[in-house]
Amino acid sequence: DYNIVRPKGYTVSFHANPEMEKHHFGQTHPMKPWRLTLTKSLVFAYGMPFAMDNFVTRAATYEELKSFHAADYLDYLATAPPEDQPQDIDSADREIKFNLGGSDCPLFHGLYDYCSMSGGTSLDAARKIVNRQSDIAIAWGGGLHHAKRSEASGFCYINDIVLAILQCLRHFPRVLYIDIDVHHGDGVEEAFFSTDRVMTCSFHKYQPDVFFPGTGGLDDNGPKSEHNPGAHHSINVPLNDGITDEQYAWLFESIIGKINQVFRPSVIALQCGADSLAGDRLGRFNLQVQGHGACVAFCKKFNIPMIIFGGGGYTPRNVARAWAYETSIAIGCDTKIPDQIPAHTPWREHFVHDTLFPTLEQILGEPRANRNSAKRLQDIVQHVHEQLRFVEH
Ligand code: ZL4
Ligand code: CA
Ligand code: ZN
Repeated sequence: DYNIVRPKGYTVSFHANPEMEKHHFGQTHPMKPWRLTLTKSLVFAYGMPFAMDNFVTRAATYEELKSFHAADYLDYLATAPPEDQPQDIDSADREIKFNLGGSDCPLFHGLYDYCSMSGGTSLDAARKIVNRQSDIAIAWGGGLHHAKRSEASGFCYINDIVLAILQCLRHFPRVLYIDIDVHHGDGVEEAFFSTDRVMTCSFHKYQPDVFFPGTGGLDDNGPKSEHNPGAHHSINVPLNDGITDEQYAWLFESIIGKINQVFRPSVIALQCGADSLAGDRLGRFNLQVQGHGACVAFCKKFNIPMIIFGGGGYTPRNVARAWAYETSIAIGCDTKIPDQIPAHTPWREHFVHDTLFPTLEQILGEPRANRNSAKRLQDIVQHVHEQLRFVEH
């Protein structure tokens, strides 16, 4: 028997702006904002809004965006004319300013609105956390971890995560940033390189010169200098193709459990990029919806205020499955959620298998070869534990 009820003793808030979902990066670009519509369709079909406070978010203001981004970058972002023809080649003769207008970060119609809405969604979520009006705030439209102060990168233009963390730092001493997107969370890491009030920890596929962005090696732990309090506060977990749910859960719990002990965060900011799932168009891992969600469940058990962001995710049906399941974990109805996708779900035909938890065989046919040895994973955990000896709070 499945009945959605509001969780007792805590509040979950859900932040989204339907206008954001109507934007297009271009016909064949992997980033499809429409995946947010598909996610909400599942969240609604399962009745989850009854158990949350639901907000239609506003766009972030120019002043808010300026708390991290440079004015000349924002001005160009707001005024650069959209390109009608999507750029298929990054031609050498075309001038590219701030990395805007290439094939990864195209200039599309309504770009500034799209960016400020994503930023506004994460800022609204952060505001609910600092006002103690919610315990878990969900912003699936955020999570754009590659954007720099004056540069677009990897489908990301505005770093909504940095904006949200800065908001939290005005009210809380320490923020732990965790990133389970298949790509390295370089923009967030770099933004907080020189402070010991934010610890960042990214799990990602690591293969320089082959896999984007090429940073995030095991030894990249923040600039080491006597005068940098941020040294040892960047943790990176570089992985190879094909990691499984079991391996990932072991790594995640060994590392995040230890970080929680030594760093004692006052807030957790969790980026849940769904491109780490098996069958993702850009991904390389063998994670299932259950394994991805287990990370959210593990963080929830700490009972620390938490913001949950979206991020990557390029096979929309799998993104929607993971983020709907993770919404159910936040509410606490995950153990009762039916595997069968409700008959009345809009766009139900997109879920090729009518289940929330398709098997690896259903998703992939043949699972991807696993290139992560047990020995290598143990070495990673040992290295991270040694790094954490330098950290005390
Ligand atoms: C595409 O089909 O590795 C962009 C990008 C556009 C449409 C048609 C153009 C075809 C894959 C990717 C040419 C595309 C050439 N279209 C793209 C070094 C690269 C230079 C650009 O999940 N080419 C750059 C970025 C990564 C690179 C990943 C992940 C974001 C996040 C958070 C960002 N960039 C090589 C690629 C396509 C495209 C098909 C593409 N781009 C795949 N990987 C990249 O972490 C949201
Ligand atoms: Ca990551
Ligand atoms: Zn990604």
